[in-house]
Amino acid sequence: PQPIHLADYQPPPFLVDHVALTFRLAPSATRVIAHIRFRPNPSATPGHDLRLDGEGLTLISASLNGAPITAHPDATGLTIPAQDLPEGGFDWHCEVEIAPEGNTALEGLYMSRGMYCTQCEAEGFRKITFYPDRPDVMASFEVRIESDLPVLLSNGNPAATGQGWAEWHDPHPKPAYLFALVAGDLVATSDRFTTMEGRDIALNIWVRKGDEDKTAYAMDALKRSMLWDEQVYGRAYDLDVFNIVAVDDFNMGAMENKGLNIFNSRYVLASPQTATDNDYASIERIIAHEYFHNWTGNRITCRDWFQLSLKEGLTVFRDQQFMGDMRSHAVKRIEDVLTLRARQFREDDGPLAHPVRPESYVEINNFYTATVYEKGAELIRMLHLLVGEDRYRAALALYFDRHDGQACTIEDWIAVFEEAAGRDLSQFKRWYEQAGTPRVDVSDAWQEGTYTLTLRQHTPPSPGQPLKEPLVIPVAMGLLGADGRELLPTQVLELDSPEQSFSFTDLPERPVASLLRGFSAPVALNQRLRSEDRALMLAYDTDPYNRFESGRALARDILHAMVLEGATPGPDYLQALRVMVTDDALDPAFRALALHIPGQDDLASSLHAAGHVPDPDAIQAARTTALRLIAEDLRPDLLRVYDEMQTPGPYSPDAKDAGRRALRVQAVSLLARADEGAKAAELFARADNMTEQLGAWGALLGIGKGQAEGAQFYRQWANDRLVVDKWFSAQVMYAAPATAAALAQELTQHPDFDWKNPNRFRSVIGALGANPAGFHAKDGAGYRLVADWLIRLDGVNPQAAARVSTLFETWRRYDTTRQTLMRAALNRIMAQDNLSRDMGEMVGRMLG
Ligand code: BAL
Ligand code: ZN
Repeated sequence: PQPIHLADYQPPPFLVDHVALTFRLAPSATRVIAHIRFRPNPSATPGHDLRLDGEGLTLISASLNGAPITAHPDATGLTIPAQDLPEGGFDWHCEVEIAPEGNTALEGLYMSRGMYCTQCEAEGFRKITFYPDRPDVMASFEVRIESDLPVLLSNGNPAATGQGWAEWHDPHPKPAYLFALVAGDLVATSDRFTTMEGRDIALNIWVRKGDEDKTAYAMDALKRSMLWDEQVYGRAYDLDVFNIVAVDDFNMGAMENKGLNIFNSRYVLASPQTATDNDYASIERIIAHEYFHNWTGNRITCRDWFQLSLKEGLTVFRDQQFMGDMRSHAVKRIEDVLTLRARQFREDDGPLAHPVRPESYVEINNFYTATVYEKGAELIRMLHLLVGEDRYRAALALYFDRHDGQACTIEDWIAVFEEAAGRDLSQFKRWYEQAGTPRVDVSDAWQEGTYTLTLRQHTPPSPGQPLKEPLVIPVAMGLLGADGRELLPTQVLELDSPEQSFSFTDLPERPVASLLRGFSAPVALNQRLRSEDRALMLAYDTDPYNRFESGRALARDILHAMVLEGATPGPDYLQALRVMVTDDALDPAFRALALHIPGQDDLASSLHAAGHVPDPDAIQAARTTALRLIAEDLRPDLLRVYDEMQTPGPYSPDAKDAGRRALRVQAVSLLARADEGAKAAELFARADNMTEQLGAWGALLGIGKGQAEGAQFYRQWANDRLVVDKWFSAQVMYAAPATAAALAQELTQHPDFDWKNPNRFRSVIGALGANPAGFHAKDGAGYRLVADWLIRLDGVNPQAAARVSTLFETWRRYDTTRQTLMRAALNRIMAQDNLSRDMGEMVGRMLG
């Protein structure tokens, strides 16, 4: 397949004013009848053929302005030659047949356990009918659904309904990727919301019968999201109904279809007994994210798929702001940075690195990545920091005002900031164009009251981009005195050259520089600090992120020394941890995070960055030793925390109680390493919520125990698909490295292993990625197992399979034996007949 290039963009030759669709639903023979009003695009050159995208459609009939025509579809669509087209605008009528029941790719119209649903982003609509399936073609839609199923939903407002049919009208012009249809035997939890404009909205969350007691939190999150977007961004909802549907078989987390959001059920359904606090937080975030897309994505969409971050980066930034407001800004920022570094830095440092705005792709589904989403959000965070809150608001107001109803580009986005802030952002725009995580090296000097910081930036080569230009890097920083006093409060340095020095005068003593406060730019900071300085920042920095990061850096240094030299953690580090854990003035959620030592993949990455070949077994062994020594040293403190962090009263998923449980579970999982799991077993037996039950079981699995508890867990939850996913994944994540692949293999034989369900597939095969020493077992069993299953899944669901293939993206970090084994696994995948475009592109890029 040929790559598609940003530089080749051409405006659509024809625009669509209106689409009317009729669906006669039947599992193996659904009829889709389309009436589409086309007109020539005044901004395109005249005389084009009409090219319509279409895949897997059986054409029944077609006509132009009522005159039947004979069309000859090819594998990707059909063409009507220019000379056959009526002058000016024309009506296209077309009937096709499709088979939702056989659609295992979960793209287009498909069936999930008896219900019909759709997923059209990015290019699924072409599997429903022939259409110019590109985001810069926006139209109003009328939809009629004919089916005996009781609930029939589509985008927009309900128009009319009768026995066996329903009609929906969506007045807001939208691209086809936002089209949605659902039909099923569903029940709704309903509520109402009145907008600041006085519009009374009906809110419904549709689920299968039996799940209706698990929708309250999602509804609450939806109402809070609606209010927040009015209060913070001045954006009100614009239809009379807002429907959310939970679906069990879903490739993504959720989808922002206009007025009809479709969710992976794991991001809707929650009860205290079945969902962890992290699940609740994910539900809150994703409900908000999809709702926020109504303005940033739907009202203002993308001109083409290269601009994906225009809607995704911005909407992630908005959901991060929302979550900070709902919970804790400090804790949320730390969690977001940990995710960014774990997923996006990993991507940016390997063969799959690509710019936030890619320049080419073979399969756009492969670009719903941490770079487009999370790094995209970091770019907006930097813009916010560089221009300040007032100008950020002015830029956004201009963006909504100027571009409502349009399909836009990153250039449009940058332009509103340039106008609102009155500054040239052409250098900043490189952030959208250059892949790779920039390195910032720090050196400093002290002379007679003047402290000078020298910062050097360098972005390493990435695929297709050997040379990089300097970026604008906002470095938020402050200076600390030896006693922890702040000598200089936070200010923002702008590093925009390869090397720059900044001097600070009239200082009473040589300070410690607290750099990159709040993680003000997505860069790898290389600042050589003495352990004492890190300990000082850990104890006194006014910036919570840097406080956390100092502890993390200390832990990383110690773990490196353990891996490389067989060292043991010194008393200073243990004392610093003790101070953190016992400081009752600190937010428990923050203390829980501070107690997490860097994970295996994090250490592999940092060792690799320091010029070493990471050894997954040595890393795993060092972590196990470190955790045991910490647990033994801190045992009385951990016991106290465990008792104190009980949450009396009924379960509440709010941030305060969730933080206490996080600290309690973290304490119990450390204690397990010093008390042979006594406290964990006790907590498992008593837990009345999933956070503690799963946390306690995980603590036992982490020390090679928990077999009886696992059996009990399964018996208790065998009928709850989302909890059974947890049952599968916990076993794989915590399995001993030597047996992890064999255990995963055994679990694939379990009667509940429904490999065509993406959540279930990820809970076993994907979970190996969370057990790096297991995945990288030196006999290659992990690699073989994953490759076998990727090959199998690729045949039925290429998009889901291609996502999981990123388990291999770090293969070049490792020793020759492992590299050879991983390359063999990738080559074996590559050699398959009928490999999907998705998988072919991913494996091709990984092999380089
Ligand atoms: N647009 C795909 C799902 C999401 O980012 O919301
Ligand atoms: Zn999104």
